Amino acid sequence: MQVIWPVHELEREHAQYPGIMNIAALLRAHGFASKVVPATLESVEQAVAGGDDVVLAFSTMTGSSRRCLELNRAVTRRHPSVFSVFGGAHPTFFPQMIEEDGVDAVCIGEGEYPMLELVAARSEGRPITSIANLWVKDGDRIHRNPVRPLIEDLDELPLPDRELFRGAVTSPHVHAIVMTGRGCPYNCTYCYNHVYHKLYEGKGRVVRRRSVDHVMRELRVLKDNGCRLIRFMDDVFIIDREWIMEFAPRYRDEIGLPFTCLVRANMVTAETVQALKQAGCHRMMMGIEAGSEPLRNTILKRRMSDEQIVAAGRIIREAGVRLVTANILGIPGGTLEDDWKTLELNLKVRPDYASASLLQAFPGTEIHEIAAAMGFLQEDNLHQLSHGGFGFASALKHTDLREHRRIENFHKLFPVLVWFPWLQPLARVLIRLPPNRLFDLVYMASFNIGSYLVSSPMRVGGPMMFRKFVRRLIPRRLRTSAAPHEA
Ligand code: B12
Ligand code: SF4
Repeated sequence: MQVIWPVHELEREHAQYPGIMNIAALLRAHGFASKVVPATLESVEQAVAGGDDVVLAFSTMTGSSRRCLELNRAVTRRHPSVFSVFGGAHPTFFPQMIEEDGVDAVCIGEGEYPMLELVAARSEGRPITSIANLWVKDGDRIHRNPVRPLIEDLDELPLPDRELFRGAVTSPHVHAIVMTGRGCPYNCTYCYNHVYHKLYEGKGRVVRRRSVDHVMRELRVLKDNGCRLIRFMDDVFIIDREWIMEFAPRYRDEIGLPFTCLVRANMVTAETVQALKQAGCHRMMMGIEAGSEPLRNTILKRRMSDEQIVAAGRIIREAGVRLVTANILGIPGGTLEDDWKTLELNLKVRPDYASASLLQAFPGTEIHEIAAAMGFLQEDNLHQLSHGGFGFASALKHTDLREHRRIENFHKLFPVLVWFPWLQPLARVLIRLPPNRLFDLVYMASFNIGSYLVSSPMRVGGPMMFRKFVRRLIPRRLRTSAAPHEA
């Protein structure tokens, strides 16, 4: 029995999937091997060839779902005995994807134990149709099983299997994505968490944290393997004051690597920010999302005031931690002038970099319903989102085409306008132009500066940015291709 995980853009440093690492670690602990391979037909065919019992496992977000489905179709047509299972954010929000050709099963929610049961049952020739969390295709029938309770104690899981990605990424562990817990108690309408709350109602605590000891064990392995930056991607890293106060001094003494994390303005306190700064925090990312309070608190349900946002920004800057803000433009019910208010609020907060996205209404989320009810949803919304891309264009339709185009242009210039607010009068004129390549380039340049040079210390971000340019400039076949690693 072999589990093959095709992963897109495997050569990029950010292609580190904690979900895959967690599942594979548990499978390995029970004697089942996993292999991560580049998501190309050639690599997957090579990996499945000769195996008698292969499970092709895709971890997919909405943006990569179409590419995964196309690859899966191509593989399963040529190798009909391969069993395909999809998990991750997209199938969790949208399990209906099981109806797609070539998909044998989808996993809703947490995948460790469902995947273990699936693989064990297949290897022993037992039926798989009633495994909790899985929807399973059985001829014309689909078995829709309910979800099992959430894993209560995350410490019972083995450490994520990072070796899986070691041979596959060009410079493994230079920066590592680490999750110290799961879940967020908030219900922002554009985010996956409220879907999780409903899905798991009565099935356990959604917000859970690994013990500091468990996290330290993972971090020590990373440090010993040459990791130079830790990126904690927990939804709200500072959610538990006591945990932070135990973690921060131990991190400083035992790990001492620079790190980044995500925070929520209403939870930021001088005490936690100071503790994290002393532990080595390089940058915090904080959502502003919308400058208009009604959009922020009614449409997005962010539940925070302008004052809280400005105060949190001040605390972070005064502690000497770099500040990156997250902003959403093109919100249903909003106008270009509302997006301009978001710029104004950023100017009060004065971040080192203001990242900006155009709202994406993922299927299953409340914002998807809101956008539909307000007439902002395009018929092919899912089609547009599932084709990935960088979100250069808004998948929603705004009041009129001219406004729509201006919002898209404003999005490209947004980070630069936060750095250089005196360009605003010029921007008011420029955004009237048709969307164009130059604006895209300006946006990408600011994105790279913000992601690599602001968000990481120069000695880590500089080489990462350099490698990215080399990848762009030199064709793949001329670069050394790393062999996928087998666990
Ligand atoms: C780390 C991360 C990334 C990383 C790695 C991706 C990954 N999936 O791990 C990177 C940087 C690549 C990334 C990129 C993006 N991300 Co992201 N990311 C996250 C984040 C913060 C953590 C993921 C994680 O590790 N969670 C912990 C693990 C344990 O959970 P998990 O990944 O869900 O996996 C569990 C289950 O889903 C399931 N499972 C997962 N895969 C599989 C596969 C099989 C076969 C089975 C059986 C089960 C299974 O079992 C796992 C273990 O329990 C989540 C938010 C979150 N807290 O989950 C957003 C999240 C997944 N990202 C999101 C988004 C939108 C993006 C971007 C579009 C952002 C952007 N604008 O660029 C891009 C997507 C690019 C693309 N090609 O689609 C959304 C996805 C929404 C959606 N419907 O797709 C999320 C949910 C955030 C949100 N607030 O809504 N992201
Ligand atoms: S606070 Fe962040 S992670 Fe939590 S629900 Fe809102 S957007 Fe999602």
